[in-house]
Amino acid sequence: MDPSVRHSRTATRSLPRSGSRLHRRRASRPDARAHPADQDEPDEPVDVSVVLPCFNEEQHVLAEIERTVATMETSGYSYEILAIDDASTDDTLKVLRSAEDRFPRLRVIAFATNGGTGTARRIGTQQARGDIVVWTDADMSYPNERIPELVSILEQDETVDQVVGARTSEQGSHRLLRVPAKWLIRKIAERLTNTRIPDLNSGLRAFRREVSLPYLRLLPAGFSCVTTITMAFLHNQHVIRYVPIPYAKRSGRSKFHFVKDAYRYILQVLRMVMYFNPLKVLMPPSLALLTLGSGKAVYDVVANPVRLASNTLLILLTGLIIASLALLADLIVRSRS
Ligand SMILES: Nc1nc2c(ncn2[C@@H]2O[C@H](COP(=O)(O)OP(=O)(O)OP(=O)(O)O)[C@@H](O)[C@H]2O)c(=O)[nH]1
Ligand SMILES: [Mg+2]
Repeated sequence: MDPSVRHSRTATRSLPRSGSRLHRRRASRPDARAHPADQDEPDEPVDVSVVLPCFNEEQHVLAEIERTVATMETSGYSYEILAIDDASTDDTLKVLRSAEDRFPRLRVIAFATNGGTGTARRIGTQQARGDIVVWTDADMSYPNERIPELVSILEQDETVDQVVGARTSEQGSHRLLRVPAKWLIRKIAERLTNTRIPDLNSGLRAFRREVSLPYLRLLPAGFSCVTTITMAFLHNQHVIRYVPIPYAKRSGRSKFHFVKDAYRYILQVLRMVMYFNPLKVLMPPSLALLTLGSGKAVYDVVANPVRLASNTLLILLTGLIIASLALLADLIVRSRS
């Protein structure tokens, strides 16, 4: 395990884990359910920060905020919503700014240039005041009314660090291509992490902010940020719980580009495993090549005594080079502070 991660995990464990912390915050305000909006001062920590990346969602972002606010108001948790506009080219920012006046729990962060949904989620999580951070989309596709349920699992079970809404159906764009591609990537990720992953890239999830901090710098700018946070938690023994959720067809236009983003997903899965456990990625092809090369060498010697074919040498050398790379990468991972 990454030592920095071990340190963070220890630190987190020594804090009052969310189970007790959220509970105390709620218990100390018996009227919280009645007046959650009056719960705390603007700079005070809150129980939950909902991070909402927004890019060209002018038609429905207000509806998304309204239903999220309605849910959180009745949940009893103190909360904030961080809506991050990423240089939208439509009126999303204008809609968000006017919503800010209506909803005191809404904070709008606006970027001048587009940095991608991963960047928005990373900055939102860094700036969050909540013990629990929730990631969701602003396109009416995820059942945001289930957010309190996800948070309550973290509150009640201190062994769980992340709760993911696992979609029971695929309603996203490019469905025909996306379903098999996602299945394949999920199987690779399951194999590499030795865990069952019902939904690798769900956009709805709640996690302990403190636990996530060491991994935020690993988040890529684009869509594979959701895969990354799953892989980072799994690789470092942070328990993830999955809750089945419905998934609706999004409102507005998807920003997902099949070829570009699917390629990035695969790359990101491999990169994450390389980052935490390079032997798992590099040793199997190396051993396969070395076994093949050895078999071929035996065949060569039997067929033409004292002569090795050049392709046999090539296979053996490639296997050896990959094995050395694997060991070197492993050394780097282990010596990282
Ligand atoms: N801040 C920011 N948000 C983005 C960007 N691209 C997409 N988003 C937001 O990220 C969320 C997910 O984007 P979607 O286009 O819905 O992608 P998806 O959910 O993977 O794809 P669908 O299943 O087709 O909806 C939405 O809330 C978008 O508004 C971006 O460049 N910057
Ligand atoms: Mg979406």
